Amino acid sequence: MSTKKPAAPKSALAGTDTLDRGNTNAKLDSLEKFRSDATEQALRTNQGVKIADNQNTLKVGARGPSLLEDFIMREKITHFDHERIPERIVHARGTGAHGVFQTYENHSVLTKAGFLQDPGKKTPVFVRFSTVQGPRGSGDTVRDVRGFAVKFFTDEGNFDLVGNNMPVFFIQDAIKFPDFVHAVKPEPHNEIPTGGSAHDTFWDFVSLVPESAHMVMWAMSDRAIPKSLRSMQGFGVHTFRLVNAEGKSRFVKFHWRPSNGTCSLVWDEAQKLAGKDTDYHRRDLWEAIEMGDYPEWELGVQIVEEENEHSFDFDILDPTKIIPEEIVPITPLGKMTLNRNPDNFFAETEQVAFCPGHIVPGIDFSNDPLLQGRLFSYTDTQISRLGGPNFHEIPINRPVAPFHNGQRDALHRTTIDKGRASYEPNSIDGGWPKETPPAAQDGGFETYPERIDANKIRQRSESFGDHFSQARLFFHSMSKHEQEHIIAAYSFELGKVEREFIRAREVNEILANIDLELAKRVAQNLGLPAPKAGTVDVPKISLERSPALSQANLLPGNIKSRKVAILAANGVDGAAIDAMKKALKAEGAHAKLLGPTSAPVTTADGKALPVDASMEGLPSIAFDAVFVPGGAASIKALSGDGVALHYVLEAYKHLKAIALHGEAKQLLDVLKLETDAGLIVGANGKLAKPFIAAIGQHRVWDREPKAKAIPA
Ligand code: HDD
Repeated sequence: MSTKKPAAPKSALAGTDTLDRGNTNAKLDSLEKFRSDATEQALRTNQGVKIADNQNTLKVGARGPSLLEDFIMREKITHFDHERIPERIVHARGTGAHGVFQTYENHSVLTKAGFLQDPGKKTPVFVRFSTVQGPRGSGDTVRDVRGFAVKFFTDEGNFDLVGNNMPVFFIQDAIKFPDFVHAVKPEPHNEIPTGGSAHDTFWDFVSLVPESAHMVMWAMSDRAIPKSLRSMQGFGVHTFRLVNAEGKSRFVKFHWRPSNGTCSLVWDEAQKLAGKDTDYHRRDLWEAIEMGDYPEWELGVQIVEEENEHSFDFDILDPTKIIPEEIVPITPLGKMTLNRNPDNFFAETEQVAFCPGHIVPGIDFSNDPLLQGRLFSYTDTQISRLGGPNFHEIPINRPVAPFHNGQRDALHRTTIDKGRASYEPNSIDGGWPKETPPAAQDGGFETYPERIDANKIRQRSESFGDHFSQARLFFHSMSKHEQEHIIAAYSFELGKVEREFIRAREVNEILANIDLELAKRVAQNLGLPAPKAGTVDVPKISLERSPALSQANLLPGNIKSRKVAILAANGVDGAAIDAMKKALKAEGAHAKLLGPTSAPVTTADGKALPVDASMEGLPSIAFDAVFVPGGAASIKALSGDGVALHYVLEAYKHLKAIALHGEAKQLLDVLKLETDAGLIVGANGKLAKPFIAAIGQHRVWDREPKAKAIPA
């Protein structure tokens, strides 16, 4: 029998994206790390039979028909045919990571939840970040809400905090969720658009549903195009309860605050990234963890004493409202660190099953009608998505706490239950497993005994009736450039809406009630008649501005893990590269050397420097800042290289910090640019400090009006 082995693939590193990541040793090392468990093991069937030939189907002669008898081929193809499971109805596109949570101190005054008691205890977590609208293969950087779901594997059972990167939601009652999702998803006749809300059905729905006004404002803000998953805040959205050992309950809102600061991409950059690197966010998270830049978030709560439930100018059960941090500050509870990438995307990230109903003693729900509906929906969806009710047995979903009960059988059962009594009470298995009464610690779960005396009705509470005042608060809390981005986003999205009556309804019936100037600007961009003041009597609220909402106030104050491109050609000043690399490294930033091609560049003093990638392979959108070292020959070459010139110009357009060293100053003339707070020229010793300061500002917002003149 002749077994023809196929040739080995040319490069195991060849990626499918258009960005050339460079063939570095670090990359090879990391590939080694993900080596299969099957190392030095024989290839076998699922029944354990060793396979002699994995290249050829069993046939009648070398040129004859295949035989049905080939159990090896049939097993392999059958398994392959069933590889996919239904993707999530929403939040299909996601990426996950493992980590730990540690409480700062003993929070027993607030809650009896065990994982919030002992600062020495490390509770494992698994986090999945996601977009909402697009399918599994859609782009990471589209304008969308991001899911921020955390599973805490506590000793008392799993606690899932299934939140978003925005603190409010589009609707107030779960019964509207299918309507909202049908409206935002790609339109049913042609399945367009993928990954975005700029289409008729979304705007038709939200312009008819004013309770969505506040969340739509967030979705049109920079929060919907986060720079990275590591730079997003997270929110539990709903009001929950924390309950302590004495049974005292307090209302809380959960917040995640990243130590990396909170910042966003600019719109043109986000759109380009969605094409050039679909995996931009998941790659950034993956690489940060591989490099040891472990992302961190602080978990905190806003606490409202029960007796203060009704002391706000909104209802704390209404998920379209925030509690401004200026009114109730955040109390820090502890820190989450993501420090390990999954071993297998499907087994972990795809099969992880979150549910807001997964809580532990010491945490409880509020009566928020959106939350109440979610408590049903998530388990229900897993039954069809993960093929039955045993999804809690999949390794990524298994609690670290032991679980025993009378639930038996069903599809995909892996536990081999012993004993004869699968009912309770029983006497033949000693009565086990038995109930545990509630206790101060380690007791059974006890629901907070809230007293309710009311009629059964289908009715929205009047206290949920104000839809515009917090949308207005959000808009008024933004810095000038953030407001401009919001106006541009509404104009862009509504500009894609084909039906003019939908555009007009959004402008006149929603935006005009939020802020007339906003409505006028959007109307102007759409060529609509100038809107009149809104007709809704929007209540005046106690706060006109909430500075905590503006990302302009959420910078981290350092440049840790920021990425800097260094552009060089033959004849580059090697000492300038070394000096800048050293200065950036000292600040925890990462620099990559890029050449006209992937071949090494030769410095002015004749040294060959390997490059990390070509400029075309890793474009400016993959970096936070650009450094061009001097060297007469290098600058001459770059000045005549369209890719290099576009590189600098694009970084300028995207408001990034750019440092031009020595002869690189000539690029100002070539590109007709002027220096500014982030476009810095200078000699070696003087350049690093202002450059690092400019990177620390994230973007040069003052440059924005000028940058608009630069072609995209
Ligand atoms: Fe939801 C997934 C967050 C309202 C029904 N949701 C899902 C995920 C996140 C959220 C982060 C992805 C979890 C993962 O990574 O696997 N959802 C929210 C937030 C909401 C919200 C913050 C409002 C505050 N969701 C909501 C409502 C319903 C659902 C009102 C239904 C009544 N959500 C689902 C779902 C999903 C889901 C259909 C899809 C896949 C899944 O659950 O596991 O059940």
